[in-house]
Amino acid sequence: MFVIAPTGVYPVGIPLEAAMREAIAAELWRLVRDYAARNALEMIWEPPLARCADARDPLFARLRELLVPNHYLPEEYLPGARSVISWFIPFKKAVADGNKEGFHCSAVWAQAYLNTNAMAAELNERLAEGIRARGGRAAVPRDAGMISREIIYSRWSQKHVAWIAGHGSFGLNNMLISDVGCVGRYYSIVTDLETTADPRVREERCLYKKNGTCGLCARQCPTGALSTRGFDRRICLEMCEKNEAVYPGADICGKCVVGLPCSFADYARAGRGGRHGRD
Ligand code: B12
Ligand code: SF4
Ligand code: SF4
Repeated sequence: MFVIAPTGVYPVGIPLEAAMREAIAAELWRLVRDYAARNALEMIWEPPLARCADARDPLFARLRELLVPNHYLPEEYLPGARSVISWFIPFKKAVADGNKEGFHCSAVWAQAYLNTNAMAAELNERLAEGIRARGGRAAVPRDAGMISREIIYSRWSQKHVAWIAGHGSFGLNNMLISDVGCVGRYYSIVTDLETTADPRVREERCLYKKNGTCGLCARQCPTGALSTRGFDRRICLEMCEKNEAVYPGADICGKCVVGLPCSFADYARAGRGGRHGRD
């Protein structure tokens, strides 16, 4: 049985943990469509995916060694945290395809970035209300932007959180390749509700990492910031700032994300990273 609460659609009478992932994804999709309609926005999004991590997973502490020493722990956002819900919102293929040509990113790509970030803030608030309505506590990670122009990292790396939550594997382009590809954005929310953690994706989804082929993302990079030899985040940031000069607020680029074999794909199919590819 399902009830429609003011803040969401959640199954009643069965454990939250079993149904949470699907219910949250469905609720996010409803909220996305509602947001687009209320703000007269074109529907540039595909249905979101939601995954859960155990907030006490030791990998969160490992991010302090792998990324930045002051990377947040879920517990710091919410004392008593038990779960981290990580969600991915894919863009429609046309949004990505429109960003293939040219040195600068497309106007639609820039607008998609701005609109998605604005929408995500509201969606996370709605999710938090839904969690509170179920008797739980929730915190939306603050301070998740780039630390500074000098320290081009975040203290809450959404793609690493998404990796821990079992969304996908990393590509040569540094993107986390989800079950439906890498074109889209990740967000998250911390809660003290108990959930069943999703298994991590073990399968290598990037062809370069898998067998040394492809490398298209690097060839498409207009600056050389991304190559098979590595990634220069400063050169990439400078390119993103060139775009921001054209599209205020949008320090992005994304030529290494679009028109690729990993941009849009069905990795969830059994044998290609579905259940067989998870640990
Ligand atoms: C700072 C930042 C930037 C900086 C630095 C980029 C970077 N790669 O870190 C700049 C401004 C340059 C930038 C550019 C872009 N960004 Co940016 N950025 C961020 C931000 C705020 C923090 C990222 C961070 O801390 N990274 C940590 C570093 C260490 O990651 P990394 O350099 O990529 O290296 C890691 C991976 O390669 C990974 N890895 C590789 N293999 C493996 C294997 C294993 C097992 C593990 C554990 C890890 C791993 O580990 C490396 C280090 O540990 C996040 C939002 C957030 N709060 O998380 C968005 C974010 C990473 N950006 C995003 C995007 C889409 C972009 C752009 C495409 C711009 C655009 N929208 O057009 C480009 C892509 C550049 C690139 N090829 O990497 C998305 C990625 C979505 C996805 N599908 O993964 C994010 C997550 C934003 C979001 N909310 O969705 N970004
Ligand atoms: S374009 Fe090819 S090399 Fe680059 S991340 Fe995707 S699969 Fe890997
Ligand atoms: S975002 Fe642009 S500059 Fe940065 S690595 Fe990708 S293609 Fe290169």
